[in-house]
Amino acid sequence: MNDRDHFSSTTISESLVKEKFGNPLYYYNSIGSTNNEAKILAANGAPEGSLIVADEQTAGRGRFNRHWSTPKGSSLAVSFILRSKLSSPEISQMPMLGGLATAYAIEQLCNTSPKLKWPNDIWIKQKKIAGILVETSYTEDLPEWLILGIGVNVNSGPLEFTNPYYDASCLADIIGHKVDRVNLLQQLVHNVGLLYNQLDQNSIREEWQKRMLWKNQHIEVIGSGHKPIEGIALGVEINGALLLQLHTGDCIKIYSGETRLKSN
Ligand code: BT5
Repeated sequence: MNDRDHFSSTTISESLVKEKFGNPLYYYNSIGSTNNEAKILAANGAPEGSLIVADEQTAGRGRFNRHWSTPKGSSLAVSFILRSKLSSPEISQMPMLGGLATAYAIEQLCNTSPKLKWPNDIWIKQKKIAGILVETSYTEDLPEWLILGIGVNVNSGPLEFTNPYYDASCLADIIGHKVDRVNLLQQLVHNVGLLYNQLDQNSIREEWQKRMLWKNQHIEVIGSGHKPIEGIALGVEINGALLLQLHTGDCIKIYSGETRLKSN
């Protein structure tokens, strides 16, 4: 790729003409958070498949309102608005769907093999490259809409990154050359469309698990309100729950938290 970055509303919408998602496209040179914008648009009736894309986020969010850095001109920050009637098990597969769609796009364009870190990270060479943020709105216990937010470090890593537990990087630093963000986004949107049709099958879980970071290794899970739990990461359930084998031999399911590798 030459140095000219041609990421714009026009190039993106042209690349998505044949895709299931991405119409309408809401493109912003700079925005607080694409997920926040998606929520406003969804609450105002934006249709299934609407896609919000920003060249820069000034208040990007991770889970639990943690900061997500999206420097201008170098990353993907996108949010899909989904409205189909999804069952609870299908909704709980969405973080896996987002992670897998991102991993496939990276495999297809960057000739490298990302790992999926439970529950919502994409890692390459022990560094975080991308993250998924799924948010759902319910009316009378029924899901009204769902936002699938995906952030990918493409040609630069995060600014002012401090995390005591892991490092971050970007695709360009790993593969040694810049990546065309329009192509990567188009592939990502394509993959989300394909996987969305597979939510009622076991394939998302199986493909996610094949790429699972620290599978069969000794990890600890840190969650809100409980002490870290140690065990062997066996895999995931179809609803995205982590299967952890305790030292007693019992196997438990964990629905939220952070995972860290335990040095043996
Ligand atoms: C995530 O949260 O990893 C989900 C990130 C989702 C971001 C997308 S961008 C489009 C959409 N709009 C939004 O506002 N958000 C979504 P979590 O697992 O909570 O990880 C957050 C942690 O990742 C932070 O505490 C930082 O340590 C670290 N971090 C921040 N920016 C990063 C980056 N660009 N790359 C890697 N790690 C980062």
